[in-house]
Amino acid sequence: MTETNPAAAAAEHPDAQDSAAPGREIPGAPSSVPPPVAEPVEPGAPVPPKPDQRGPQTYSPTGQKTGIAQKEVAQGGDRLTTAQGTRLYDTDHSLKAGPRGPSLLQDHHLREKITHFDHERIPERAVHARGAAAHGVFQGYGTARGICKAAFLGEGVRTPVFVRFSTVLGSRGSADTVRDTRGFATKFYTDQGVFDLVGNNIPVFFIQDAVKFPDIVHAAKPHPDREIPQAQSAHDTFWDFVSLHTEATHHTLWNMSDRGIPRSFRMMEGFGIHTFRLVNAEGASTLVKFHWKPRLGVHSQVWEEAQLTAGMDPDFHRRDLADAIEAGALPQWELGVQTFPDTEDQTFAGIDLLDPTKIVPEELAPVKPIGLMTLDKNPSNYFAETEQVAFHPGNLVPGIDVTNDPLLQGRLFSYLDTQISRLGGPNFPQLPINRTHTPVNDMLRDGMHQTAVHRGVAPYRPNSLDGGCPFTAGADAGAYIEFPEPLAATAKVRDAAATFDDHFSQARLFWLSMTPTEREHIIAAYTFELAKCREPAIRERVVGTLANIDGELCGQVAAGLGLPAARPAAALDDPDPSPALSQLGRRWPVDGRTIGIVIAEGQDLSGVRTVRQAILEAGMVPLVIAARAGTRDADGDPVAVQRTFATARSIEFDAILVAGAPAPASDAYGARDAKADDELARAGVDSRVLLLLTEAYRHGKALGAWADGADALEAVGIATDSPGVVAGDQAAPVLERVKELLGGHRVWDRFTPSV
Ligand code: HDE
Repeated sequence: MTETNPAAAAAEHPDAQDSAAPGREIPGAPSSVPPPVAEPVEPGAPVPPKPDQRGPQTYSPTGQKTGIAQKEVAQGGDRLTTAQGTRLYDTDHSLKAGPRGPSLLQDHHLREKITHFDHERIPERAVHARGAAAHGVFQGYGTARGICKAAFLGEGVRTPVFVRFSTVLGSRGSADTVRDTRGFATKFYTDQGVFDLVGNNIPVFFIQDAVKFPDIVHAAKPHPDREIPQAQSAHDTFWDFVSLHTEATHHTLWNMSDRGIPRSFRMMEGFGIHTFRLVNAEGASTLVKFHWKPRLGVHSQVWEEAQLTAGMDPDFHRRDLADAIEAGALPQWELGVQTFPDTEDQTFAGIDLLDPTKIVPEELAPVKPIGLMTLDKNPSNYFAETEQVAFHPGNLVPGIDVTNDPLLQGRLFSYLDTQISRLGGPNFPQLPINRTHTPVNDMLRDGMHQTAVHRGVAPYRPNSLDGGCPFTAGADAGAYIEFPEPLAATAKVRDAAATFDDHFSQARLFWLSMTPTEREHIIAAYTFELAKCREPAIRERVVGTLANIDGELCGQVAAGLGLPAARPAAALDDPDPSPALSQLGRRWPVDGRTIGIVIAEGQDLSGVRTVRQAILEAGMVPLVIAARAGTRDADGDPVAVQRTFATARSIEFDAILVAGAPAPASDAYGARDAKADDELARAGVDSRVLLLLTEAYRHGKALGAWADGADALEAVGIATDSPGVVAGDQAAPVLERVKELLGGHRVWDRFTPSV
């Protein structure tokens, strides 16, 4: 993977002036300078602009730079006004007939304010409602030039991007860390128009044909009677559908694997899923599958941790993304393609390339890198950008074309259609976040929320009145020309190719490619989800399906459910495993990882200062955890406390360092803090610290201790020579070893798998 200097990359970004010194002079942003205690009543000079009320990038709806000053399209001025710009003298009281009288219908300010508020919400997305996004830049390597003429893939070409990550099932306010597929949608504002790569973090899909999409979504969404459960697949209708509809088996297995509970958006792969077609300058076609490879590797939470996180910090993933960008730990992904000859049968190594329930193992077709994406700027307004962004797999640029994958074909209809109700009409491409950065001359006119004042009298072709303008372009002038794919003489049918009938072989390939630890997690996930189903017949049916993947998987899940194991419908093959599918066993950068440091009151803090500095220098985040908030100022070099024993929970930390064995604090008793275990308190160490360490241990996280820290580990029964536990006399070497452990993400050898 190519290394870049993230700070330099950010500075060169086309929007760099907007991202300078994020948040420093913004009222309400975290700052070392406290705000005044009382509300100012007169504008001070200068009044800082409110960045979240700034106007959009001042492109016209036709994509041209307008030269309009920000204040003309944004909120400005230091006085409160109506929407018509008239100054107001009071916004705290409605107009009444006397101080105790009824409100008057003539109160235009009241009605305008409330009416606007009444219409603030728009329909959430039918799927992928919960999302978080960021701006960034994509830089082409030029390596795709032989197979693709798209200009943005050229060597060194930099293209602004906007990426939205999402869960699929939950509503807009649901938790981030539920077990689900994640959306990974990227909008490239290229010089040849917008290209959208609307993918997921799982490379296969539940269905092979778009006509089934409402079925899988209705089955997976909450039950229609009580609208529960929210944002999860652990319920009858989901399992009812996927057990009857066995083409969903492969995707379901990925969901039950650790891929369903990512540690961070920054640590997810992305996949275009469908096979696309790239076309080069000579007009030759190559079939490809798109892959995003995260620089930080692919990592997950453990299930208990994900569940705790959903309660402790439902915004865990969106916070992680925003914090990392703000801190300069810029997330990066390499875009790569697997390439396949565009043969008549459109198969590769016997795998049907039009079947979206199939992958092509990377060992058979390596992923070739073609560019690097860096996310370097958080959105400044969630609604205007993250909510209003509208992706569409049909947004293509010359050089990138679609195939006849029947799932993709249906998507080409759906996305445009859905935006019309979600964004209130056909003019959503004019919204700032959706505007292309190229000139637009589309002859589309009028409609709801038209923001352009179009000139000219002849929005039709051919015309003579507007001088014949606009003119069509040829391929040499950058026109998008569909690849002239030859189609065999055929008949209309509602059917699929026979190759689409294989629903299990790749699920088996995935299972066989997992390490024992990952298999344990899969077994646990199936057992958990099915135990949540009420209908015994559904559990039995799923166990029957699992027999077609693997006997051990089936047997273990069946045992957990108290059911007999099933037999496969046909003898199982033994394909060569694909090691690239496993998340474990490699080493990765530790950028942006969070390390908690537990301190005791009155202890020597020199070691803490040393490790805190070293953690920062390694691009990670140190968070000091103590009994009380505030700072500890032993030698005139204060150490700030970021978390207290009452607020800290293991889910926030990738590793924990224990610098001391803090005695029970004054609030460490059950009546005050239910986490405090009065029994454990007898160990002489604050029981919340013991809970923190036990949980971190259970979740496979590295633990380090020096000075009296080892006493805290011992108090909770964690031996200092257990795997992933480092104890020593000096803080610095302990941190070094913990850093190495973090490079492998988790300490899985702490637990012995039984499969
Ligand atoms: Fe989507 N999908 N989808 N989908 N999808 C939507 O579009 C749809 C599919 C994906 O962050 C909707 O704007 C159909 C596959 C992402 O805004 C909707 C089918 C993949 C996002 C829609 C699929 C995806 C969506 C809802 C079956 C991975 C969120 C709101 C043919 C390759 C994008 C919207 C964002 C969103 C339809 C299948 C990815 C309803 C009909 C396969 C990442 O149009």
